[in-house]
Amino acid sequence: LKRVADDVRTIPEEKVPWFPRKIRDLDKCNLLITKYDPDMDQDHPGFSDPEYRKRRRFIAELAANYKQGEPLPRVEYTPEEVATCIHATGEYVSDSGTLLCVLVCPEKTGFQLRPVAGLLSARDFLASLAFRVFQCTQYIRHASAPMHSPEPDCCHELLGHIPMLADKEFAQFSQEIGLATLGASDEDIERLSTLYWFTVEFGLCKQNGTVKAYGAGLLSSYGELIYALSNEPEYKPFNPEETAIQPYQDQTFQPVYFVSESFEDAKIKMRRYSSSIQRPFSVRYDPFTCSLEVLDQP
Ligand code: NLE
Ligand code: FE2
Repeated sequence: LKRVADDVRTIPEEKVPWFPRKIRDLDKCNLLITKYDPDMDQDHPGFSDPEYRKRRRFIAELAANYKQGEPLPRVEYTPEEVATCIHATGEYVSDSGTLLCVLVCPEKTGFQLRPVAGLLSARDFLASLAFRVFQCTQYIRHASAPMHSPEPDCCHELLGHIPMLADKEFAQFSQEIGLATLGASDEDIERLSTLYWFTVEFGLCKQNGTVKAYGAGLLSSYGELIYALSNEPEYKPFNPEETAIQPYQDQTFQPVYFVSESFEDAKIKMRRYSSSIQRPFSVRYDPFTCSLEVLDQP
């Protein structure tokens, strides 16, 4: 412990952005982006619905008061919210569904969920993945637009992310992206979050010669899933150097998708890319203490 603490002190601090060292530090990784806030964005489908905005504030409050290690707050969904989920996904996403996911993930891969009130800064969101913590929304999209939501919501997390996080390979992939972002420059965060976007959210990969979707943003949006596999959009081979600088938007369907030869291939290429990022230290996650070992680069 002493040795690690000494190493930490030798990092030239003014050059390295703050990053969480232990899992409890994730309480400080809470910088929200107000982009799709139903109280502030006039184009949000819930902007002119005071009931919806009230509901969002209530759920946001639960996330704001949350401290790492506490059980996930329980939300009792209204019949209307459940109906929206059924509409969005053809699945019944009940509170017991949420609880089931919360139980399944730790058992399979050690991934935990913590509540988040909305879109987080890329730096804070990705940092939590380094600790195998997924920042999970609990509100439900507005009933008027069930088929595609530009912002994450509970349907997206439950259908898109959580099943993937219960997969060993995928959990590893996610954590490695997170580890690569710790203390990284703003430019590197931008590139890594673009890579996250085109893999974890909108990734396609080949399986037995057929192109399949594995991205969470596709799995939770029936409309975009069909489109992504329709041959209409542009497809490019996944290549981190190129993918990392591809401009993207989150309003509507993606005009371009990146296809990897296999999920394993994506993982190997990502790992190679991450290790090429220059940092004056290296990090290793210690699952026994849920904290990072930060070591000076020799
Ligand atoms: N477009 C996705 C959906 O409708 O579920 C959400 C994407 C969040 C990045
Ligand atoms: Fe997502």
